[in-house]
Amino acid sequence: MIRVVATTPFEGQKPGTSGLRKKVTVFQQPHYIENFVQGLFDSLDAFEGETLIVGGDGRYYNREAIQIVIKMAAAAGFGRVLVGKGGILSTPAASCVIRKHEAFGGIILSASHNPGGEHGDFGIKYNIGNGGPAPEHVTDAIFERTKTIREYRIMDADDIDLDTLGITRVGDMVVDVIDPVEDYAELMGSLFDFDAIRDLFASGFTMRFDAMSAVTGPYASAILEEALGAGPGTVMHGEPLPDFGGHHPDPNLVHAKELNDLLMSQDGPDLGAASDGDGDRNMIIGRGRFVTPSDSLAIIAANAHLAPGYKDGIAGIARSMPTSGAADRVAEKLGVTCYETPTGWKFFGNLLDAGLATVCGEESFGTGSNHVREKDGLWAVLMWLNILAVRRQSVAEIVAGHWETFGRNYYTRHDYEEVDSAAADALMADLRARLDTLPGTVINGLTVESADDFAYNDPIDGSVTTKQGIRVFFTDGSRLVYRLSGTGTAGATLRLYLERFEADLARHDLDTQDALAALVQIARDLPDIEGRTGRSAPTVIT
Ligand code: VG1
Ligand code: CO
Repeated sequence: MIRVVATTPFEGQKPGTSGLRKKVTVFQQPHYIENFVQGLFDSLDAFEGETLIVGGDGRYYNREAIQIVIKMAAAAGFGRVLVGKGGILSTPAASCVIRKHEAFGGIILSASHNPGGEHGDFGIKYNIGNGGPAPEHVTDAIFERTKTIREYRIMDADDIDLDTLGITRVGDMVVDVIDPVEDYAELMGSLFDFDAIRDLFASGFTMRFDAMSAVTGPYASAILEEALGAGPGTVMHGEPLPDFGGHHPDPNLVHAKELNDLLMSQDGPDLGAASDGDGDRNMIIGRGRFVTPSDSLAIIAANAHLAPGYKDGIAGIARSMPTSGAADRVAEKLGVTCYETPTGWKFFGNLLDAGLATVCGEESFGTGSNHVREKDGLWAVLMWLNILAVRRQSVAEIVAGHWETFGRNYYTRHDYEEVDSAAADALMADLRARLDTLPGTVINGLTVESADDFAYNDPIDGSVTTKQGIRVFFTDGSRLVYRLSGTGTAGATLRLYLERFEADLARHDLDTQDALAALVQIARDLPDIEGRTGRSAPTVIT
């Protein structure tokens, strides 16, 4: 029986860069998630009898949220829900399952790289039938709907058993509990040369994959350890835990320090990799060599043809605006276009659907391709393994060779987390107001060539997205970007993205922070970060 429940709207159910993300305690308020899900269903058309994919990263409140979503999907008239066993589906696996089963869309429960647990963060996001994050016109419609919602509909039914594979029913709707790994592992097998990678491991190549107690554990164990023979012990922190073991499931040098320390030691493994809460991010480290995500995208683009799924080459590259220009240099050499999009994977969808881009990436440890419509952590790791298996060089050699051919884009991101929101907004507004006055000014020895506020015109649907980050270009080719995060749940996070190109081979081995020191100073002084936020240094440097 369908129950119609009276409700009142909450303020601020507005999806950010990647879905609606709030503290668990916010989601636990009565009607909170229900309002959002009803707002979503009210914004969609013609899904009667269709299939919906549901799964999440296993964090605290995942199972409760999934039961609510399933009962509401049944009340809304979906014909079938496919849900990952245990409520588990990594974000890229959800994208894969949506596409493979030609679902109407999918609901992913995750706050990605944000901390989990009772006092951590939770999130919900909707993906459309191409497998990718809902575009802005959909998320805007959901937001508008949640502002006026007065009732929602939910099936009065028992919770379904998420831990047993197979089919049950909620009302008239079929619920199929599926193996969360199977479809995804099959897709990976079709893209990469598993035999070559197996030979690589058999030859003594060693790796460590840090699943950070998050969703990729089961995927990595099945694919790396079992299918590819990397051997037990390859996967660290492989069991998904509701609080990620108290860690921050963000694969970067700060939060995956244990892995990095291992790789920086003389007798460490050949390759280290890590993924985030929901499995869409990746970090790649060779012995003694961290690979920046921007370089990883460029190297993958330059070598993708070595993997069977990309043997005919790539149609184009897409990168988010703050990502370094390293990929642009590869695109130029390959004679393909490199598209520059706002931050967030949703902007890649149209380019991928239209066949304009094959590989995409973001500086925030996100890489992927047209195989799904999300960034994909394990995909990037397998791509690296495939490249290493063919080239039989070390990660450090491949990176050095890449810089020799293309030059090196020194790159770093400095984050100021949990700063006062009003101060952060004022800082950005002030920079915006000064854009026209900047060209020609000399700061700390560098001359500003131009400055703007990034706007994107989608070449496929013509939509325009403005205010996507302030860019300051210098005459020597250096670039600074200022942007406020759209995924945080406390205060504001100011991100500074710094980049300098170095063609001189003799200067390819500088320490990144040293190489960018002058630019860092400019970036702090220009908007007077310390004066405005009281912060003399960033909280995270990657
Ligand atoms: C961050 C990253 C962005 C990424 C987004 C979602 O957004 O900068 O590149 O797409 O997280 O990633 P923001 O607005 O905080 O800068 V995930 O792995 O959290 O879905
Ligand atoms: Co993520």
